Amino acid sequence: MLFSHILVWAATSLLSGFCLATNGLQAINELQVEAIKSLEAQHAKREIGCSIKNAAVRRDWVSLTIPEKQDYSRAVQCLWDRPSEGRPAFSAAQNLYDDFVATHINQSEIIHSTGRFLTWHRLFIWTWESRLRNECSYEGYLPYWNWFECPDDLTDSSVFDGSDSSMGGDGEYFEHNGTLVANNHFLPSGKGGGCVMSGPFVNRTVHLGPFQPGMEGLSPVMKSLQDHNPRCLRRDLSVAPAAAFTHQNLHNLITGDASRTIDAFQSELQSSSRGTFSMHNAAHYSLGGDATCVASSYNDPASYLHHAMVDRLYWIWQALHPEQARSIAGDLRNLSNVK
Ligand SMILES: [Cu+2]
Repeated sequence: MLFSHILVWAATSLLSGFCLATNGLQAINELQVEAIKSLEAQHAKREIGCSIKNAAVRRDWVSLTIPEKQDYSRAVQCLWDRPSEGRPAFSAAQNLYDDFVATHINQSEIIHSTGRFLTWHRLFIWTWESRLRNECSYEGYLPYWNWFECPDDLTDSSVFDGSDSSMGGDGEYFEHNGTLVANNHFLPSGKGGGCVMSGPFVNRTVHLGPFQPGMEGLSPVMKSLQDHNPRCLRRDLSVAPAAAFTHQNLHNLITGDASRTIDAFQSELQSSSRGTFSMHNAAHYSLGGDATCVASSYNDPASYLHHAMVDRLYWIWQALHPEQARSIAGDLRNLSNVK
């Protein structure tokens, strides 16, 4: 088996912090209950090896205690303080955190809009989680950012409230005209756009990219993994893409038309097949700033919590569609980028 442990996701209360319950939050909690029931039935006769009974548990960020949140950030800082292992190929990478960013950049063309999307990102965040645990004494598992919490104001969420037990708050106000995003959607500017002003990573420097930034004014633009571009992390938290986080979209993805095949599921989750934001893209562009460059989006540490949520949806879909759980669909190259 590819992974040393299997994972299960813990649902959360319908009330999180100051945010009101949403239909989407209730819907994903209900779908998760069904997913666990399905896995219990599938694993009922499994006596040894990985099963739902001994699975590791990934939890919603809002359900962690403050010391647990701070310990996660401490472990991320630990990777940031480790030397890079990526040279000479990734010569602009300055530390182990950068190596993860560089790995995602290096393979960006073959892991987005291809059959690798779901499984590659699963392996990527599992590798991240494993290094936090194995080398930085982190005892938890990778938490997820539940997109269905606080969709109307991300700064109300404990993921982005700017405290030292968050992933940091919004960027400083930077006047710009917004962000050009996937499928030529134009996102109006939020209240940020500049350097992230608060939280545990406020003094950290990012070094790689951006290559194709969506946000206006995010420059200079780099060309390679050898280009060193030290700067602050920038964000422009936006609620405009949150229109994607409805219970109708979720049901379409997990139990409706888009759930029928891995191809349809992956397309609906990843890209914007119906002229609106997909959930994956919506959350990326909710972060704004550095995260609007897909290739170097992992400069923003919230991207790991975001992709843990992507993987959670994949896991729920797999559990509820066991006959297709191991199938993949798509090309090996992103054909839209082949000239
Ligand atoms: Cu990616």
